[in-house]
Amino acid sequence: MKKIALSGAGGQLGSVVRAALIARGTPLRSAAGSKPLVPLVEGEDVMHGDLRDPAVVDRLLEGVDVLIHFAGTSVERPLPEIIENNLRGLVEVYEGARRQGVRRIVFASSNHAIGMYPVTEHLGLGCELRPDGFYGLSKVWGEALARMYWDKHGIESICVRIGSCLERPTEPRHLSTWFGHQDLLHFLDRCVEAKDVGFLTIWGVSANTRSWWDNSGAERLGYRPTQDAEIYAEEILARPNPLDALSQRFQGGSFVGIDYSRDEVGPDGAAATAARPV
Ligand code: 15L
Repeated sequence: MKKIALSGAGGQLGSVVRAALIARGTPLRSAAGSKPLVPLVEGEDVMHGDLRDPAVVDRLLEGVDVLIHFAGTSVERPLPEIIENNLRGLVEVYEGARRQGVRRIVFASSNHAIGMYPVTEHLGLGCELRPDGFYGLSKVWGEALARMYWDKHGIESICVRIGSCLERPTEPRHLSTWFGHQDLLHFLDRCVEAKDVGFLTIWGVSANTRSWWDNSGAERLGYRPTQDAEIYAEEILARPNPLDALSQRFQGGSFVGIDYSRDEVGPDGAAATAARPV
């Protein structure tokens, strides 16, 4: 069986994946940032540390076949933090993969790499990237970095543009962006098992009736989602939409309104003056 390393194991997605892989008996090494993980089972292979430190990265990746890389800042934050965690940290991880001979990395990209598209547009995998902030911009950079390490060093990457990975959708936007946990786990299985993926970008999204994203072109991964947010639509649409008018216009939702300074009136007549600080 392949040995998997999981960074960001203490985070929202990492916790779900870690527990599921352990329950299945997958050989796993889980890493958290500054806070040590409490082992879920006796003898669990856990560690923690700062991934900007090559020694920490070497410890994480030694003897590993595939890294699931969920670590990093996962929301909009001031630029210096994004640069340290998502740019510098990612370079250290890929350099560590070179040193340790890790052949494949699953890179958690995000829908915020394309968040400035209006919700009326449907996107294929080759769409132009339109990040909705510094966080989304770091994912654009991460995807390009992953591409470079495949082209120059033969390290395979699957860049997954994750939508909204939640146990269940809770608001109208999620009817398009939801990535159910069952689909996430099936997706990661494919990332480990699929042969010869090379470099691949794919939407991390369930089979939502109202999806904005089309995964055509990524068939070689063998990802076949079965969850659909639509079963929650009636209940969700009966409640008020928590997003403001600006956030409802764009695929990136509430991230768009952070430090937004255009003052034109949008197609729905809503003045785009909802700028919030980071
Ligand atoms: C993300 O990239 C974030 O990490 C997560 O917290 C959600 O905001 C998600 O996108 C989303 O867009 O719903």
